[in-house]
Amino acid sequence: MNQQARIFVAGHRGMVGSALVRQLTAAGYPNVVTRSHAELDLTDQAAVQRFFETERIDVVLLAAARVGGILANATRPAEFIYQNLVIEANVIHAAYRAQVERLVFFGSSCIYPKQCPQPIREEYLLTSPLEPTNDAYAIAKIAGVKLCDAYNRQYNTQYVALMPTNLYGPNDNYDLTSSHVLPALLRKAHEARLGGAASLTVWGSGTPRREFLHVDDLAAATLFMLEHNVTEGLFNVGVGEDLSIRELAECICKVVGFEGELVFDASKPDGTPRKLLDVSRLAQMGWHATIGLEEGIAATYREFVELHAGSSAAALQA
Ligand code: GFB
Repeated sequence: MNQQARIFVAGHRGMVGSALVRQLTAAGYPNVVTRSHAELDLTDQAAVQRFFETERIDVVLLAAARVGGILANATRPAEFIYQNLVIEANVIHAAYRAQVERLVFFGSSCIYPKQCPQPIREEYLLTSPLEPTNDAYAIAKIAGVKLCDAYNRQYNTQYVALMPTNLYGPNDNYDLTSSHVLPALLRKAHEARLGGAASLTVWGSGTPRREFLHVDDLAAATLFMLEHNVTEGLFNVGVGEDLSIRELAECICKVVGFEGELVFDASKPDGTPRKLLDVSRLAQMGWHATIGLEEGIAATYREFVELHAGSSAAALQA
């Protein structure tokens, strides 16, 4: 990729977008273009078209999305399907109209069927029904994959779709009603430790298995794809290993130093039983994740304490 390329990171204040900006800046790309939501509402088609007509963008990294954990997905499906469909359609179409040749669209491993053979290969997409707790979000993300594919076929664009597994890292959402499991358990363990609680509540049975990728690894994979001139297709991005939610909770408690008991709340949904990605497509090209889970959780916890816990950080050091 041309070092002077004007690279629009859509969603730069989110976890993925901010990791992309850090990665591009560290790699010496000087022309990273960003817009806050107040400056550019990506659900406003006319505003998105005006932006692309005036900004001469070369590369788009489409990380703007409505995202959330299992409960947010299950209870607010209309917001998840509507906002994601509109953002994707507006950005991809306006990028094509402005002759943007390269675009990376970010989806999620929940696009694959609920009962998928494991590990999940890219070609298992649309082979059987989706997980109901996140089917609205998944359909929107599948539409994004198909938009890229259709524009490539009809207009010779070079739009690529990356499907990361469950992500974590800096700038994650720690709101317990809308977050994903890893930040939720990190916060719960932190508060349980500081409050001297005897137990910590984990949603569901603890038996579902998940794979976790540090968002800096996703940003590294994205730059790898851009620099290796990958021009089309769907690519899983993960670490190639998973663990149960119980094991994740135990690992988080160890990092945080909470020694109480785990209590499982069966009234909350388990969701997909397992979604381990087959990452051999990227591995064959030479890319592997490098941040181990315990190491990544420890770094994320330090950031959480510094940014979110305020005065309790001092208590933790004591
Ligand atoms: O991360 P998570 O919310 O989403 O939940 P998904 C993963 C598993 O962790 C589920 C359990 O089995 C949850 O029941 N869990 C245990 C918890 N304790 C907690 C907790 O305190 N908070 C949360 N949030 N979960 C999402 C999709 O699925 O994954 C999205 O809904 C997206 O569409 C995202 O694809 C990556 O992994 O089940």
